[in-house]
Amino acid sequence: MKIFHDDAHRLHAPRGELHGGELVEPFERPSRIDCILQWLDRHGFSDIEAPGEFDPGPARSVHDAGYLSFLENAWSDWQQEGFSGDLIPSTFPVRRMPGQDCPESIDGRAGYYALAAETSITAGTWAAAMASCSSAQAAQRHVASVGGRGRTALALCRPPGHHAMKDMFGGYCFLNNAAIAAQMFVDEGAARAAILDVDFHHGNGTQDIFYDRADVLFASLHGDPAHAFPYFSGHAGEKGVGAGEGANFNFPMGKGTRYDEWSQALGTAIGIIREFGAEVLVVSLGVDTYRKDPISFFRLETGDFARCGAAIAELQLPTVVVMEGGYAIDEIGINTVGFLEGLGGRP
Ligand code: Q9C
Ligand code: ZN
Repeated sequence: MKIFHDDAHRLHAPRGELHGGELVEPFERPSRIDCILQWLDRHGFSDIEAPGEFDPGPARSVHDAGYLSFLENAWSDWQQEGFSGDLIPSTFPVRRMPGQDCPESIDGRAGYYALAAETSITAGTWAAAMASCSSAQAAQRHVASVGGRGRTALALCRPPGHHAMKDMFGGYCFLNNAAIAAQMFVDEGAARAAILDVDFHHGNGTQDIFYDRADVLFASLHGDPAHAFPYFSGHAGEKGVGAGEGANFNFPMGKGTRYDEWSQALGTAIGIIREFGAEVLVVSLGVDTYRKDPISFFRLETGDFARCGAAIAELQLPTVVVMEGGYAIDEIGINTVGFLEGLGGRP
């Protein structure tokens, strides 16, 4: 299996994450990738390539232009304002605030373009986000270009992407890598693409981007928003709007969910994707469903990730796997590799 990865992810390393009223060491940290690379190496996955340049075109098709230019310039604007710490959004256009337009100040704009406050922007964030996205783009190009066997690639993305909405960052995400890969398949003529999101958290960004579209089906398995981030989306009743009605599927599950229950939702989602007639598949792979994940509440075991990969392989679709979350650093590697082995992406 071909793997794309760019070391420039290290440029995004916030000093802290706002958590429990403190700035703690971020859960989403560079060593996550080191651990995955170590396990890939141990299991013989050696076909790792650096992606080419970031192609802004497909990003412009799924994200708002003002949002992209905010991300590109946020750090220098923040510095010009005289701030020296990381950029942390703190004021948001919430319910009943009468002024919902984008303000001029960088502090105001940060809140306007944010969906949460745990995600900081630093000097290297934009460069890292572009590099991360370029791995998804390279993986998409690879899968699109090879026919028949071996139509699977992993984009070892960091920072992750599935919480990034058309015009909002948060949940550790800036550019929606999975959505951009799916958009590239559509741009190249796929009439029907599917995105299957198995990260513990609801893929609210991906849902937002394709909510009114019939050409990209989105299915997400995640922690019930009553108890889990992002709290304000991911309910089963969110089914899409307009042309997209009936092309969005959410499977929220409760605390302590194990593979026997989780895999039933997975089976349902896989059936829906088959029925839809998807020609290509993008998997948003988060291994934060693991029982030891520090910020999540499912109870998948290490062996379950291979089962999950094997179930998805039965779709027999050209597949781009995009890395999302997973914060049990010691086991993120074995769990990710387990998924890939299950998917049949033998080295
Ligand atoms: N401070 C992904 O898995 N909530 N994002 C953090 C701990 C945000 C997760 C709670 C979780 C975002 C890609
Ligand atoms: Zn997650």
